[in-house]
Amino acid sequence: MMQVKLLAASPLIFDSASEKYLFVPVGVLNIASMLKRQGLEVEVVDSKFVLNEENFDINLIVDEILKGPRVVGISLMVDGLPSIALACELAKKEDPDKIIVLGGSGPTPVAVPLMKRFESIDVVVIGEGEETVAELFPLLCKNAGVSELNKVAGIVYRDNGKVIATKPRPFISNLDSLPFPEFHLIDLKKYNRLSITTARGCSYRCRFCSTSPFWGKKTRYKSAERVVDEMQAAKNKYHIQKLDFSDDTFTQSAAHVERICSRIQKAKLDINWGCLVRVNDLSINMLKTLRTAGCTACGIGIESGSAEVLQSISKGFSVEEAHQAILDADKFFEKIKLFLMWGLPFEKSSDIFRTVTFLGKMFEMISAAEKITLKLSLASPLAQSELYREYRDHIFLDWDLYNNWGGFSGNKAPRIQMAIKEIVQEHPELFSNFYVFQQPDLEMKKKIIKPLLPR
Ligand code: B12
Ligand code: SF4
Repeated sequence: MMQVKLLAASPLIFDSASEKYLFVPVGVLNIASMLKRQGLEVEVVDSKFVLNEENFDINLIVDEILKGPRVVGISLMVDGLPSIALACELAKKEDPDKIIVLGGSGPTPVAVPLMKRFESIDVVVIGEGEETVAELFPLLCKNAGVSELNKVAGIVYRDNGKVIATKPRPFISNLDSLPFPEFHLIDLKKYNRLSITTARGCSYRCRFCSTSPFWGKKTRYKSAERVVDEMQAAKNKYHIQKLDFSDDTFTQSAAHVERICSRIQKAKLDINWGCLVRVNDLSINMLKTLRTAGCTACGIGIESGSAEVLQSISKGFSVEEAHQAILDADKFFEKIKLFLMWGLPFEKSSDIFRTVTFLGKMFEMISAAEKITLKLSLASPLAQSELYREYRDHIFLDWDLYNNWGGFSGNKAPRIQMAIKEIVQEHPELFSNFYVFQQPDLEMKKKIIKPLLPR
């Protein structure tokens, strides 16, 4: 039987109260299911349990690449990119016969320059991976030549030292055709909840975001039957009591929410769940529907309390609408997470001050302060975002800002080793997310936001 190994190099965020991890690596499990459907034998290694915050050593990843099947697929988001690229180089030196395929939101936007710089990477799968891997991995296992790879749409591969991108692969139009994610391939006991996706794509245009270049501007939806079947299977097979819909914005379509929620109620699922919602999607009717179907928690991207900033990032709602949405959500949910961002190229200290004032007003009016969690992130120049395209020549590297001021690493990510720091510094075009936008009033802004950051 053809064998492959998949490595989920996903982020190390865990719930300090339960000591359990928060995010299951959904993407890699989808890829695993698709490969199993093709008749391949798939092993999944969840790198969270190989690396951990205290013991972050890329040699452990190198060992994992070297152990087992010749064809290794690695799933990664942006923060894992430099360490995995380095691990691939080291592994390939030990065993030049290994075939290394990368996929996920980390390598996709920079696939061509990444492969030019790191010769150990054999293939990058661009974007949505299921249909591509179903064609690609059997070919790789059979050791097919590059003339065969050329026929596979949606990849970047290497032919005699030349890096070649094949034609783009169309998005999958019927998401119900995909197999269910193979959750049993990871140790679910180590997670405190499970994630299910119900849609792909986003029709909004927030300028800092890179979802629509990755998944498409037209949102594609799973049917309500399919979503509830996935929930039912999760309940029956894995005995889970709570889950998240990990779509970027679950509430984009009121009809989709309505269909799923009424199906959940009919199925009497009795599962607590959470989702990400958007300020201008929410109506009292929708909130009622969500709550009645078991939604007890939501995350809302507020981003800023400054009208100018909201306008400059094309967020598409006003400060007043954001305020009202939080108060409405307060009536229905037990937990509300507010996503905020700072560090934008056009943001002044007065804008941050407005965000603080906004939050102060909100806390005065909310039913219970404990309901609210704030997640303040440092704006990340993400390769496929509009803001990056406009400001790519105005970013700089500052490890203190990245690590301690709301960047992702400040939040349980592994310490960045020296060798990794060096390649990040050499290649802003590959690793732009570690950089920061040049911006006005930086020192003053730091003083204002300090109390909002986790201690
Ligand atoms: C949940 C989530 C998280 C979770 C973690 C998720 C996890 N799996 O562990 C948390 C909260 C930790 C998180 C953190 C961050 N996230 Co996030 N996250 C998401 C979200 C909302 C859903 C992820 C998901 O489950 N997707 C569904 C699955 C099916 O998709 P997938 O994992 O991408 O997998 C598909 C393909 O990528 C590919 N694929 C994946 N793995 C592999 C492996 C192989 C071998 C192959 C061939 C293919 C392949 O095929 C899969 C199926 O089609 C996405 C948005 C989205 N809709 O995807 C953003 C998203 C991925 N996140 C994003 C960002 C920016 C971040 C942060 C940098 C934010 C920050 N500044 O703090 C951090 C960085 C984390 C890191 N280490 O790099 C961006 C990525 C942009 C980019 N191109 O880099 C996205 C697209 C959101 C956005 N609006 O821009 N995130
Ligand atoms: S931030 Fe959310 S709503 Fe805005 S474009 Fe990205 S995914 Fe869509």
